[in-house]
Amino acid sequence: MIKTKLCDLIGIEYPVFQGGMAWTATGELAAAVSEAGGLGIIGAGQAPADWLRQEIHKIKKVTNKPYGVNVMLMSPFVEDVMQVIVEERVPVITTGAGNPGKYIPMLKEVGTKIIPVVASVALARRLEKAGVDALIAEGMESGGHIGEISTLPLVPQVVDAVSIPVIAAGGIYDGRGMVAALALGAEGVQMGTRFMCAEECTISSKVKEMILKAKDRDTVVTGRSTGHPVRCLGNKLTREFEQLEKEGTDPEVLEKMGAGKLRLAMVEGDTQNGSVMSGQIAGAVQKIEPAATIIQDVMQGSERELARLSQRFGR
Ligand code: TUI
Repeated sequence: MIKTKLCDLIGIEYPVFQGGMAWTATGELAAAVSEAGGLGIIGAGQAPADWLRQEIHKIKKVTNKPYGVNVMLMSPFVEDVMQVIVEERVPVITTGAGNPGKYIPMLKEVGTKIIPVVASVALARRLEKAGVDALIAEGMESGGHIGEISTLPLVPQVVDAVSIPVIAAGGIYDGRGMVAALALGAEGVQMGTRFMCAEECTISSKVKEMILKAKDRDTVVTGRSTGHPVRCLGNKLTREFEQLEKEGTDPEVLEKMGAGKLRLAMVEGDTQNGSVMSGQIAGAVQKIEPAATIIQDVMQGSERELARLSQRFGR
């Protein structure tokens, strides 16, 4: 089985992270992924600190294996969330939608590994200097809040710019994606969209059905005019949003319109008026299956793919 520096750094069996998706990656999903040998990550999103503590306790009841928390740096509760992470001695945090620089010293003090998501080489360089343990280079194929560069050009440029381990994210779904990521110099992968269709993922079944039905061209990016581009499956909300953006609507009005819409989709199951954040790989996701099966499929598929490449091109 493929082992990388990332496995040793964190103490996991397989170099597979489950993306810490807001309103989606709860303690149930993260526990299942960690127990299966990957890294399960709770998505703190914009939830209050008490909610996070409760989800961490769910994981601790199920498994002693390492797990993580994703901190969405634009959250109004970010300070309290960091406090809970320190108090609960969370083994790993990932961060998104900003620069986590100012929190690095307090996390290092308690031994929490810090793995920010970056969408550019410049931020990757800055964060390596600030002392982070690894980086997730996330291409704009991903769902949710995205940068501007695709995975294929982003990952090798980040790998060449830093000497800490890099995890590839964006558009990865199976063993082929894992082998491609390793070829680009990554030490592992993070997957979000496929784990949304894990049995243990507690989101509305209506969202899961929408992902299963999605085709390759079904995601759209809205919010470029507000400076916060977000990739979602196209629906009534994205069509309204696109129309307002075309009309030059004030970014503040658009930002307000987006508030609460992710929860509306994921928790309430409103797939027309809610924000169904999903990556471009949604078109490939064909079934609902246990998290452990997803991880085994990625790892066995990687072995198969390596053997095939070696047979075809090896000397
Ligand atoms: O964070 C994500 N994806 C997300 S967060 C989210 S919840 C949300 N709620 C309200 C508004 C927007 C989102 C849904 N999906 N991915 C990681 C990620 N981080 N992608 C891009 C970035 C990023 C972007 C700019 C990281 C840093 C950055 O600039 C920081 C700086 O200071 O240069």
